[in-house]
Amino acid sequence: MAIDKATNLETFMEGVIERNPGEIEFHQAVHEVAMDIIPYIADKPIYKDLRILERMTEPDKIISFRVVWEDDNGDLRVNRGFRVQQNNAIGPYKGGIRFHPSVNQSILKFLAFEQVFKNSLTGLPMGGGKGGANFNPKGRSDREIMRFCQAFMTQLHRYIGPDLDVPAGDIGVGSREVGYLFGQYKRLVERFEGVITGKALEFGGSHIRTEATGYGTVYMMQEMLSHHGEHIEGRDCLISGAGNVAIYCAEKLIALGGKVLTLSDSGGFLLAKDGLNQAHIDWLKNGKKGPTRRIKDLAKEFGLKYNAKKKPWNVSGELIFPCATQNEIDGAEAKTLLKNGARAVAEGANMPTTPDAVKVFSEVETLLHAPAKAANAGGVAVSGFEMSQNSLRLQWSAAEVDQRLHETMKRIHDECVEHGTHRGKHVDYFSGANIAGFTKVADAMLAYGVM
Ligand code: NDP
Ligand code: 2IT
Repeated sequence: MAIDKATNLETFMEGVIERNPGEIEFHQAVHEVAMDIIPYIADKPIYKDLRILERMTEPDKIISFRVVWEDDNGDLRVNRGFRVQQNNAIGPYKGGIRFHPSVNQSILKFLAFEQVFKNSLTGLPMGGGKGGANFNPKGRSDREIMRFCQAFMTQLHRYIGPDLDVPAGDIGVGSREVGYLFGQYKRLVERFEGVITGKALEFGGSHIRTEATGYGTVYMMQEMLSHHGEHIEGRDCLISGAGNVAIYCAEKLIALGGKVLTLSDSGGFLLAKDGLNQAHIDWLKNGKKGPTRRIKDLAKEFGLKYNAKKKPWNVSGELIFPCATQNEIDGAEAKTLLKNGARAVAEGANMPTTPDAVKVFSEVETLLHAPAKAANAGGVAVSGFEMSQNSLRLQWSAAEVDQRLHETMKRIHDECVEHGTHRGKHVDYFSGANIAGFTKVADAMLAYGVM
């Protein structure tokens, strides 16, 4: 079907659904943006008549490829790899790579679409993309991970480059995988160039990239609270996830005097009634160098409570940080969180709240809710700084990068306030982030004419 000039949300979404059948996560991400942008452009014919939003929902290009690799038993394994190059209006495609058995085209399209707005919010010249594979790294040996990464990059390397598309990590892809991916790229193209971020410090990585998403999410929370005359110190915090984002979110909260009561993973959640401390975080972090450490074992080691097969959303807490995966807080869980005293939510994970949960939160004006595209933008912002350092052939100090990260999160917060303040003092961080992210990309697309 040709793309119609949609004038209202319902008609617009009918078109999106028809053109992208069955891609429910993608529909959800587009709906979340369209809800704010369609009313915003209603009196701006330049965006409406030139169908900017429709154009933004069509990825520039999707690459899909077979990844064949050999496991430790000598058996051949076949996976599917993808790269979604969503939009490069304001810079090269930029966004992570996810290795998880759930990966499919819908999930990567939702992530790539979100990334366009997020990257725009950072104020850096980065377009949006996302990639990954339906590969399950759990239980795989180091050599198996290496062979998978090499096979994946052997396919992907033709489509990426420092001025074309710059991947990074995401779920299941951390510094070890980035090392293997970068090594294979370098071997294939015979050039050392800034083609991927999240590299180790020894070969072109940036200080603070590992910490950036988690720290940035906490900086966003700090800004939201201070805008309302409050702070983090002494407050009960709930975190889901126990990976890169969750660990550094917890670390920064502890440093700022927050009481971190929970972490979680796909097996259950950990409850620390007196709050986690740096020794707990260090134990988890050390695991990243060897076989990944599990929160179940952390609980055993330090005498904490582990609740199998449960999520942390029944625990009472004021500051909420979903840092695991998409759609991990549903409407009923959002209601429970509110009943138990939630004051603010900062999304470390991408699209962690279902549409029902977003609605439940949005109906309570006292609840501060920073969407992922604003709250977790610190990760890709420091990736942008890594690209700058690679181009300059320099490495900035940790203090300098952390300061730039903090300033970036403050600027993103302030833009959300500027574009999202309605009815006096209430700040709708969702519409603020969507509108601020949209305009820069839209104006660049207008400048290029019809394409
Ligand atoms: P990691 O792989 O380091 O950790 C993921 C964590 O989330 C693990 O504890 C994992 O548990 C848990 N998890 C993953 N999937 C599920 C699931 N379906 N159900 C329950 N728990 C789950 O990933 P990251 O920390 O890097 O990413 C977490 C989130 O943050 C994702 O949404 C990602 O897109 C987002 N993000 C990441 C950025 C980054 O820089 N890394 C930047 C911006 C956003 P288990 O080990 O049991 O699977
Ligand atoms: O979702 C995200 O923003 C990321 N996974 C980080 C992307 C990046 O390029 O650093």
